[in-house]
Amino acid sequence: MNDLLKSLGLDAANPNAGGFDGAWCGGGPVLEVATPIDGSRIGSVRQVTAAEYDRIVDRASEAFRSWRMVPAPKRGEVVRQLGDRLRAKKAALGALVTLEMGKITAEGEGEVQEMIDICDFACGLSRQLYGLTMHSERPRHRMYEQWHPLGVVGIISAFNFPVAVWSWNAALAAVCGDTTVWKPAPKTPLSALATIRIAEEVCRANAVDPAIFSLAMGDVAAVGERMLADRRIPLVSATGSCRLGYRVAEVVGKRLGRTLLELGGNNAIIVTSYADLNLAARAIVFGAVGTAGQRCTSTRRVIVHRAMQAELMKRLAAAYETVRIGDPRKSDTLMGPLVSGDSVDMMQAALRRVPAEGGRVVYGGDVLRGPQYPGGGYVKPAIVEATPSMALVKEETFAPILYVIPYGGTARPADAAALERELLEAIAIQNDVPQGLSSAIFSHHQMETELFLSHVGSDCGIANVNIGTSGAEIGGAFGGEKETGGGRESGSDSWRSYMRRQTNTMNWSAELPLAQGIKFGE
Ligand code: UN1
Repeated sequence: MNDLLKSLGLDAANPNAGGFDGAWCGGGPVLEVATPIDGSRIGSVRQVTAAEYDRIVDRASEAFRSWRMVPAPKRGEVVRQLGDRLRAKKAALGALVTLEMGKITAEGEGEVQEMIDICDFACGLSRQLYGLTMHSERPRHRMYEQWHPLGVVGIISAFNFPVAVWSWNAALAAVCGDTTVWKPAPKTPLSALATIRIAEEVCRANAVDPAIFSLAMGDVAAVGERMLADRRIPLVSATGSCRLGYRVAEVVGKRLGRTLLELGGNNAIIVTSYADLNLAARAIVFGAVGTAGQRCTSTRRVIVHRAMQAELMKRLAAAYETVRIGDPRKSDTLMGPLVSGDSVDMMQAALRRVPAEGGRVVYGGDVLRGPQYPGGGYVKPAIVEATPSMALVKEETFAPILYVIPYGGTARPADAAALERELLEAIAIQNDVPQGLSSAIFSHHQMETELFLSHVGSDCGIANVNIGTSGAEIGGAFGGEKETGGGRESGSDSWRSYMRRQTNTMNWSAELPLAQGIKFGE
């Protein structure tokens, strides 16, 4: 473990500085970091004070003033090099994510792969920050719009993707000409520190000074709340719970700043009577059990046609039985521990509510004890038979609980009208939650899949056919509707959130015609 930390420039024995603005700082309280794998200490971080936070943002503002004038493709080159450094450090950084957060090795490394992918994407994007041109209604006039860098972007990230979510924001912001100040999650500060060390090397190698990537690891008072109220920060991009989102929206909105919110999900898979159950069961297990149910895209609900329910339940129970739970560093483990005792408590509290709300726990849910499960974070994933009206199924419990809700009749619908009526029932159940991130349908019937994707279909930001709710590629816009916050990160045209748009009208005539044909003083 010491060697791992050392290879990433971190100290296991002494507190690591938790702030970076070109130089490392951290005069605030020391935060101890333990691994959920067995509860043992990994290291510690000296958090930043409010005064240090202020200096970090000042330096990021100064960095912005020069970085914005660097041609975008040159900015892309710096981000390309960041991707290359991450390639070289993929195994080590992935291992640190596993150690700090508890996800299995394949997923820890997968997370670093997402960082690499977004760097490649952003590098290509640096030559494609396109604006539109319009035809003016006035003779010899030309209109177009251009995209300018925005400023310092604040990034607030969650423990479950301790490094990838930073990169989705930071890589795009960097090619857009912005600088970033990152407030990582308090449970995963070391992964963040290691990432910024890698980014720092890249800035240094390219004489990018002051550094464009900075970090402020601190508590809510010293960093979080200050960042929200900070007028030097035109955009705050926040990932986390809906509760966090409400606070971010309130404080940033009050100063008419911009927010990019990626909040809770309550993601469902609809399994119709035309589903391939083999595919559906595999997707459900990955979605519900992967990352121990701690992705914002985790599958939390399965809405299954009654004709398929018994067979699907049989397959799910069999598949759950084969999920190896334990040390996430072992190559055959599929599910590691939950991130903390609080998460275990939250899961148990949710399961205790099941009977009173009219549901039934039909599989798992227990806390695993014994020497092979040290640290108290290991649980058996749970399957719950549920009804759509249960309050629990409308909440996001960040744990591996899967609610199975039946719909439709007991036999495959007899005609197109019945098929539509029943699927609309399933879609209504799916959409009847406050969150709107990810969704999926398993069906090989075109009318069903098209209905699901139509205007009356899924109301989520992500809607998939015959693949699960989690594990999105970086090339698409990522985010969701309703309480998920409405923001879009990562691919497609999400870059626009990190820039300001300017409309330009150029007159190359010798006249001064007014729009709408208005004559004024002539
Ligand atoms: C998150 O859980 O905050 O689609 C993001 C996925 C990942 C990202 C999840 N690419 O599951």
